[in-house]
Amino acid sequence: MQKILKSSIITIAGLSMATSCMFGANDLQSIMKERNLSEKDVLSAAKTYQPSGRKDEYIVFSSGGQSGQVLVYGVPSMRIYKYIGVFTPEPWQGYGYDEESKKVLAGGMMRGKQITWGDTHHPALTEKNGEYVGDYLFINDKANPRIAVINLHDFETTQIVVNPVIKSEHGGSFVTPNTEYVIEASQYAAPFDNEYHPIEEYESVYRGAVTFWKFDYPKGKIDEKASFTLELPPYMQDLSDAGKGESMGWGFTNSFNSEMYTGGIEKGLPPFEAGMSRNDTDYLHVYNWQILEKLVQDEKNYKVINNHRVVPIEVAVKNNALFLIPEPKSPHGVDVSPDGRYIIIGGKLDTHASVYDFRKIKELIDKKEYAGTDPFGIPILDMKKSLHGQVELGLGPLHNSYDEKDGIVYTSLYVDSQIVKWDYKNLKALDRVNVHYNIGHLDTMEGKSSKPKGKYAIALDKLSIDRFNPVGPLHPQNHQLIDITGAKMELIYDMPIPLGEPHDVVSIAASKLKPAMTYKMGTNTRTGEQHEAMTLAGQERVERNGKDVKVYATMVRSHINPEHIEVNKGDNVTIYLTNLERAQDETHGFAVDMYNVHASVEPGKTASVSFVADQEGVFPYYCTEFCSALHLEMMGYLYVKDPNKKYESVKASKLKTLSPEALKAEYDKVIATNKATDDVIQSVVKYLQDKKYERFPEVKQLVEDALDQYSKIKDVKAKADESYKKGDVNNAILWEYQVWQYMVKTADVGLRAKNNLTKALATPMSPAAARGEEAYLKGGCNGCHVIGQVSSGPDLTGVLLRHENGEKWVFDFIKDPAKFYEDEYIKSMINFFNLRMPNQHMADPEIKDIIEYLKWIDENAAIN
Ligand code: CUK
Ligand code: CUA
Repeated sequence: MQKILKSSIITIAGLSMATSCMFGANDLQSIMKERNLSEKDVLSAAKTYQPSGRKDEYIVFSSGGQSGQVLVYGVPSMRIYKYIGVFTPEPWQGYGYDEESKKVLAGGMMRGKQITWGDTHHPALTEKNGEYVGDYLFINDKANPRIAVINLHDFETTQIVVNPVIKSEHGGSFVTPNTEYVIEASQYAAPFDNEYHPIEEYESVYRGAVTFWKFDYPKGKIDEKASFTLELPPYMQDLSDAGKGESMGWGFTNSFNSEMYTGGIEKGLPPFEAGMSRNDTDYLHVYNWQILEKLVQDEKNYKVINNHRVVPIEVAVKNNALFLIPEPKSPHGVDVSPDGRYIIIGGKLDTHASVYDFRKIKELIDKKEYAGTDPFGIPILDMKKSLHGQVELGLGPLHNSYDEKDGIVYTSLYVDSQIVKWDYKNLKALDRVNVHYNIGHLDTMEGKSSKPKGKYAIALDKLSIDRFNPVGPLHPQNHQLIDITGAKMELIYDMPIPLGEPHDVVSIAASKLKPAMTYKMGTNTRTGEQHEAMTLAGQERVERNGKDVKVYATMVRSHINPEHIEVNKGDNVTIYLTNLERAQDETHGFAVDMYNVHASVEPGKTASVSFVADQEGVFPYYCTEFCSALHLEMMGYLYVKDPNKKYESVKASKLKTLSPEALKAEYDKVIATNKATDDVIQSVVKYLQDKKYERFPEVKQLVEDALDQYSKIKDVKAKADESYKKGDVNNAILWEYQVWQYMVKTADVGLRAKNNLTKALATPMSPAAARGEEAYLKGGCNGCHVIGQVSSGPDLTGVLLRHENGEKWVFDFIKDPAKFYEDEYIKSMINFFNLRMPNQHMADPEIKDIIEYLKWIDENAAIN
């Protein structure tokens, strides 16, 4: 790529200024000049730009910080694909506005209270043997200790669980190597019970904890009953990571207040920040979940607090399941190496990263060689004897992410605003790159799995300061993409994050994700099961039971059935909506004006909205997705009547109606239009059948959808004919218009199918033609010539056939256009376009390749 670009820059530099003026700014050289871009900038653009339709290689799940959501974006393009509503209502997806998702959000209620925000920090993917599997994503809420499960088959949140004992959390979510458990560690120590305890009881009652949420993989749900917690001292536990490989079965959690300082700035005492960083070291907690999960099988090993099993410190200690190792004070990240042997800890207040060797730790544990115990009786391992070594990296090392190459890791330096690449086995720094500014987490592709892919690193910068156009005092954060394939790291892209402080991301090869494109008909997407109110065509109805009104509705391009709903003021109304579409990307939205309900109903989904009809009046409802040409017509009315009121009927006003002759004329016209439209459809159908569209699954899907639309015509046509026979020409006309609607929808999808088929059928380019296309584009020919269209220059389709001895003619013309300026034909062209074909100084072989390219165009033009 580098080579191609360089040579193109050189080629283009050879063009005269006159030429580039004539082209406008459409060659690379002028654009670079105009936009003040260096060659390095252009290379960065080439490394990240995705031409229309090109897919990304990696998908990144980013926490959404205070937004309580998850962001999904692609690498290397850094294009944002989706925000997934998780702890916070998200109207586009109807999340928190339809009944099914309200149930998911209700799972996150705390002590009976609805919490409508979250502070998401650490997303984690399901794993198998420590490698990422794209089935489910977990994300924690730091503010309100909760974990959510997102189903990656449709990117919807399906479960939220509330931690029953801790009051604040940070070290979640971290997944054990086969997704046995999702680990969640507390942050600020607090009492496990829900009662009042003064700060004087800090050491006796306040506690930290690590919760092990059992994941039921086949069900895709956290099993709350099978989950349990390990009690820990009130040391302010921080980030955590699960062991793997050599350290399988173990977990590691940092802490930052081994002083157990309790603050009191308002009483004139030194603040938390001073008291919590007094000791030189804090503790790395090392625990074995495989031992703990056996212990909780026996009730003598746990206490039940808030209906949840908690293993006390002394039980864990007695069973060799809990140890402490000193670590440099106020550490931050803890990251286990891909093979599970090393554990790297960022010093934050230290300039070093510390590399612990699990083999050494295990040996000390096996030999019961302890350096002492803490006040809670937990054995302490000697720091020096556990360390592989320490490396001076710079100011404020926080988080680590591993490379594909063995022994290589990348560490973020918060204070220095850098990423440093280093060798954690041989303990030396290798390279560093500046980021903008104050980086927190960083991520290399699949960098925390047992098989990192390297390639790119993402810097999650806390401050963006001067990087973007100002948008007020609240600045976006900055995610920067860094190419890490070479010896020197190269910063190649800045992306503003417009939604909260993300903290952390997790990346996965896009090929590992296999999301569904549509749902099985009638799916409740939040449970994955068939919705009890699935409604198929013909089953639409309204059921009333006292004050409870249930509407079973369907949605399909472009109508909602029913179109009139009548209820009484005070009724409890539930509208069930089934999207009958089978075609992908045919989502319908549903809103009732002024009732604060909204649903996103993707093809096959059944969703429902509920409200009390507490306001009298007429309320339009409509589809909120622009789903077809007749989208605006996809509407209806909700009538809310007050049963205690008498309504005087307003006299229906009589407007002039059409004469029988005028009606007949309109009828004939619509019949003729339908006939003409049908002819187009038939020609498309013939084309598709002749070219055997069934061979291409994507085309086949579209054709099936088109035929599905077409099949609806028969019934409607019968109604039209029947009306006509009965002499009701007015209704016959309306039904004929409905026939036309179905024809338009058929044609819409049919033409898309034809387009796709044409592309699929195009013959592959020969190498010469491909080179020709490149020369054509590099030469800027596309500035004036658009294939298949007349633009600022003539369409080049068929140019070889337009002239006698066409190949030679075209060759000579490209070689020296000026020679032809007086030629009658060319003169007329110059007059028409008011432009002269410039000399592109093409080399002979280049011109020959371009002719091959033109031949390829002609070959494929015939397909149309
Ligand atoms: S934390 Cu924010 S930069 Cu919550 Cu993982 Cu380190
Ligand atoms: Cu359905 Cu718009």
